[in-house]
Amino acid sequence: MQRTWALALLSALAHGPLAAADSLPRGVGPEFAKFYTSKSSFTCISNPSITLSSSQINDNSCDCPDGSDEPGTAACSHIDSMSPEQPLPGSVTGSTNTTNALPGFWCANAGHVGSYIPFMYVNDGVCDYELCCDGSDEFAHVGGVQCENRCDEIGKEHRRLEQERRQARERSLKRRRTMVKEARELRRRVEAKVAALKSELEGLKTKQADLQKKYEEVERSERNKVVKTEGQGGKLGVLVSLAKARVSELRNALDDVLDQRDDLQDRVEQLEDILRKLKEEYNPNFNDEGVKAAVKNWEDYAAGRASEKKSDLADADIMEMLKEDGETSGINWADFENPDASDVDVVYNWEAYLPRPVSDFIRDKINLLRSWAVANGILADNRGGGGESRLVTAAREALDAAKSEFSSKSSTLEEQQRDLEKDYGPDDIFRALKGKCISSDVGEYEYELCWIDRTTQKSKKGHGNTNMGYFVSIDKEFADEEERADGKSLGKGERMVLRYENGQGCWNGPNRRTDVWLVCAEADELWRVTESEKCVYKMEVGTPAACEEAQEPAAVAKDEL
Ligand code: MAN
Repeated sequence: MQRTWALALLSALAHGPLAAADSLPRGVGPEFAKFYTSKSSFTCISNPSITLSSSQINDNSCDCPDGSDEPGTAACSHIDSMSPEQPLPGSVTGSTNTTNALPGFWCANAGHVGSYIPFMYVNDGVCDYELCCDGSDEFAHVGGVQCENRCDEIGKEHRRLEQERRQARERSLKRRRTMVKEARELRRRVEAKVAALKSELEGLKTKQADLQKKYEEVERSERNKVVKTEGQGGKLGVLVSLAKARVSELRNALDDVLDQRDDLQDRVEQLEDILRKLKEEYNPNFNDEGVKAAVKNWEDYAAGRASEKKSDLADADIMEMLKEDGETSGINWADFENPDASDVDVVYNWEAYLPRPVSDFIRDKINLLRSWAVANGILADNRGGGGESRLVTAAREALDAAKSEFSSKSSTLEEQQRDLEKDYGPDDIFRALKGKCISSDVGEYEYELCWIDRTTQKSKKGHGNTNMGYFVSIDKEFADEEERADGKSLGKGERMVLRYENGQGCWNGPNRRTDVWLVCAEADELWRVTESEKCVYKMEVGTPAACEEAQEPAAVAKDEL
């Protein structure tokens, strides 16, 4: 483990504009050359008070407390080498720390990349080609070991792999640039939608105000009319049925009266016959005063009857009146009972005969009067209840429809505006991935990541899906992981982390959540899923979205051409 760390450190230190000078003592790296220029003496790098003669350099005896007199042997390998955090020796004078002033033995590795190897590997009888491909660390050939220079071969392979990596990276960046364009277009569409919605809403506002006004007008106007009541023909309908019943009663009464009249007429005729006979048959010589007076009265009565004016109302007329509805005469009630015709229509019928200004004027006056009467409790207010006229209903429905359209468009606008303010990452990149999902089989589950949406654990045994969190934010964290051979690892460095929270509750625990760590890669791929602690998941994902243009400006510039 220590060896691995040291190798990584040395490799990191070895990368840079290094050029080994031939005249330098063995094992001195280019950045320490300035300490070894004197031909006669040598001053310990971290202990300037100690000066040695040049011959004491690499004499296999550790004389400087910081080991700087033995850059090319393992004599000071017991002193820990400097850590990456420490500044280069030389910038600090008089330091008394006991770490080695040098990072290790410098292998120039001509044909490949120069690098440091830990002092304890120098002349240990093992060829450490990984760091020292030129074999210079085994110059003493301990135990007869001969380390050939393999830098040509290793350097070539290294350059091939580097080239491959660079090309893969260029492809990833190219893919990312396409995604950025897609994201830009998607944002533009949302912006266009927002602009369109804003202008639509302006129009709808005016429309709604107009419809509100119309509705209030119609409602005020209709409130003052007798309106139809469902199923009964309205108030006029009630009136018609009352009138019909009354007329029927009167007709029956008239019929009865006519019968009584006929009876009485028969009796009058009988009495007249008796009196006529009396007049013809009495004996005037008999000088009966009572009979004489009766005859005289009869003669007067008969004379009156003769000159009596015949009634205008002929029996035929009365018979006509007695006929039932809908016959040749009488009232055709059906005309008033038509269920399709509202009282409003009736009102409009008479209004239609008047010139418009006159009818408007009259209607307004009636309305005012009606409103006044309603306000003063003289007339009932017809606004409540089920008696809304078709005109009011139509006006109200039109207004309601406009209101509902306004409200639905307003919420769409708010939603789109929120979307524009939302963090979609650098260059809005995650807009291009929104709505897309990637998944991976891990053990008994299939895990799914839906970008900017949610993460899901899907049971392959049919136990259903478990929500592992909803997308919340984009964060950054430092990764410190070993490189894997297939390149699918977080590696070391700052990484973008997507936080998904408030997933399904964990039994006896918090809600599930997922941290999605992103690494630059050619394709969107869910590499690994782990449950670091119960119901806390970690996804490692490769995606072009995580590539950073700034890291390789040359490659980017080339690609843009
Ligand atoms: C299920 C899965 C696991 C989780 C347990 C917690 O089995 O969601 O990932 O650890 O529930 O009870």
